[in-house]
Amino acid sequence: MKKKISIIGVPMDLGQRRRGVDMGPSAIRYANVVERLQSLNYEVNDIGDIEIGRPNRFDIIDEENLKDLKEVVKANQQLASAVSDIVAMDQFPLILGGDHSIAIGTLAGVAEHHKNLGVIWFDAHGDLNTGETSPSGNIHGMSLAVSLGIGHPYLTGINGFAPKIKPENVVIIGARALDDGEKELIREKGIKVYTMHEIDRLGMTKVMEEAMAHVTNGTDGVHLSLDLDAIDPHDAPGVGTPVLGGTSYRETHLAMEMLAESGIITSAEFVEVNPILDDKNTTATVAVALMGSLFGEKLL
Ligand code: Z70
Ligand code: MN
Ligand code: MN
Ligand code: MN
Repeated sequence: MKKKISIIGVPMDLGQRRRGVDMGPSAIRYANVVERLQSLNYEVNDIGDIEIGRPNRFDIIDEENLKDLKEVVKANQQLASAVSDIVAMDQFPLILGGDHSIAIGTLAGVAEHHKNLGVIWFDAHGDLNTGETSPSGNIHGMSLAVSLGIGHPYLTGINGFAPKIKPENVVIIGARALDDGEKELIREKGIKVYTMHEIDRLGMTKVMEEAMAHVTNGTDGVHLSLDLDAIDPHDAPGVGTPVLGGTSYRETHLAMEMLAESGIITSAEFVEVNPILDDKNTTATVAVALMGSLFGEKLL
């Protein structure tokens, strides 16, 4: 892992309808992310937050089932530039969310430098909807599809090229709430998915071994996109869309420790932390603990 980390906060809450996830970056900073990583001997540079526009609620245009499309596009374009600059400086980009729509910008920035990027997507959801298939119109449920080049051209076209990633380089881990259109897309594109069923059957060790082999096959970097709702709501309650039956605190730490041992991760984002829905900043604290493991913290 690179020894210099640059942190960007993205106080984005327009990709879904629960307010409060815009405070995610603050909550994660309050949980001492910078100090935690410094204690592991990284040089940490917190470059602050991307500015998020406030849509005028009197002229919401939502004809295409894409809520707050304009503001989501604008913020993600800015995020993409900031992330790209960090990679160009040979530093590790660590992005703090904010709802999961910000993966669109993160991946757009990283993919400028990694033409065959692998992606590990921890999530209860697939985030593989489009305006046509989405039951909600929430763009945070579309960010993986958009990155694969599927969706509204304003979104897929961010940073001027599409797709950002290829379906064969992606693995989803922790899925347990997939919409019909998402299931269809998974089959059509042959995307590798470890649902909770496979995690229970094989165990996290085997799942991670297979997943890491999958995303390193022919790739030139691996991005980790971790939606805190992948984790069971008993362990991470502060998320907008809690779904029972998720990965445990322990399993998720094991996954991060295995990623640390492998050294394959070249960029990461931790998203959907909502301190308003949380219990004493537990979820941000979990996120920072997971980052500790990802960046090499050991128990002994
Ligand atoms: C649903 C949708 C979603 C995160 C919820 C939910 C998507 N599939 N993503 N929470 N992070 O509305 O598209
Ligand atoms: Mn808000
Ligand atoms: Mn998600
Ligand atoms: Mn999710």
